[in-house]
Amino acid sequence: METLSGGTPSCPPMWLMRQAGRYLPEYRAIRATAASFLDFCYTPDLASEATLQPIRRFDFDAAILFSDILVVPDALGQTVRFVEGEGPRLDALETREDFARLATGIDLQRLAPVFETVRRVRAELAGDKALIGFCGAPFTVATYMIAGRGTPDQKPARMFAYRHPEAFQVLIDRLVEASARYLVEQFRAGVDCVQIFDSWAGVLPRGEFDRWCLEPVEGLVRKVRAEVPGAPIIGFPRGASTELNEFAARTGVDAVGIDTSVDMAAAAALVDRSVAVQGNLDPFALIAGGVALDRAIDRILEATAGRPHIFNLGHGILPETPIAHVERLVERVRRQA
Ligand code: 1CP
Repeated sequence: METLSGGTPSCPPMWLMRQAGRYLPEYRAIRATAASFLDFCYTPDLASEATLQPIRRFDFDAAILFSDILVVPDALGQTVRFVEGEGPRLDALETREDFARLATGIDLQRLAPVFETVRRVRAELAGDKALIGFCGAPFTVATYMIAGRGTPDQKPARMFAYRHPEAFQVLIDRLVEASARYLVEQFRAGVDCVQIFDSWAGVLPRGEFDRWCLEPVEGLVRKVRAEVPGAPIIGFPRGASTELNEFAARTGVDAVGIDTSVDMAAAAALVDRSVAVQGNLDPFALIAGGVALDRAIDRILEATAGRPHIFNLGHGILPETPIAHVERLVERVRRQA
């Protein structure tokens, strides 16, 4: 939390995107007890345990709420399910009737188990550990709502935005409002900060990036802070490359997540020093381990020395990551203190 307000502790705080998940045997064990992935997310006993597992094992400085960005479409009345080994499947929004069926406001009651998870985790987590809440950015969530699944290039949503910009704007505005209410409720339940995942921002050409990434995230941050003054927020506009500093300046986030496509030294120079940078170890380097991993870690630490930095990956940890490599990472980052 100190780093998010511009501090530079001797050793950077660290957590890993997707730190709870399939690379952990203890996660696989409890995941097998739930009928579906959404059931898992909506069972506070299981979700709070999954949130805490990586902290117990690796002593990371922050826990991230175990949930998914697609609980927001679920709470807007769209059918969401997760197919084992394939990923999310939603009833794609294609016709006017599909859009008309969507609720205008988010059903926070449906998400009550998520807020209960936050309360339980906050009660169990040590006071010096941060609890991070999250949501998907409006554009990223919209890509799944329109395509009905993950796609390599987000073509369905991008084509929809070109062909029907007014209808797409209505959907984005609805997601800004819904996500703001969802994040505010997470703060009220006890999260210390939140991360906004714009995982697909990088596919947007400049003009589209302004309209569908910068504007909605700016609106979301403003709405959250209208209810939770000074709410600490991390933005992760994956693929935003040269637009990183503008993203930070325009949206007012306290930290900006850096993906693996940007060299951390360039990012550290580009992003205003009042904004923390987060990232950006290559998840493949963490799988590789050894000297390749050590070099990649040191390069990031050198690039960020003396400026606010949260150590993290450049994208989510992959299921085949050896646990011993995560232990080596923690040890090496902490050794620098
Ligand atoms: O148990 C399982 O095997 C299901 C796999 C899984 C997990 C562990 C999914 C399905 N979601 C999650 C948890 C999750 N998702 C977290 C938990 C907290 C943590 O970080 O430990 C978070 C923060 C997310 C966020 C998320 N979900 C994003 C944004 C981050 C990113 O990776 O870019 C996205 C795009 C999703 C959608 C989603 N959910 C699940 C999958 C497999 C996907 C990607 C689908 C695709 O694009 O193909």
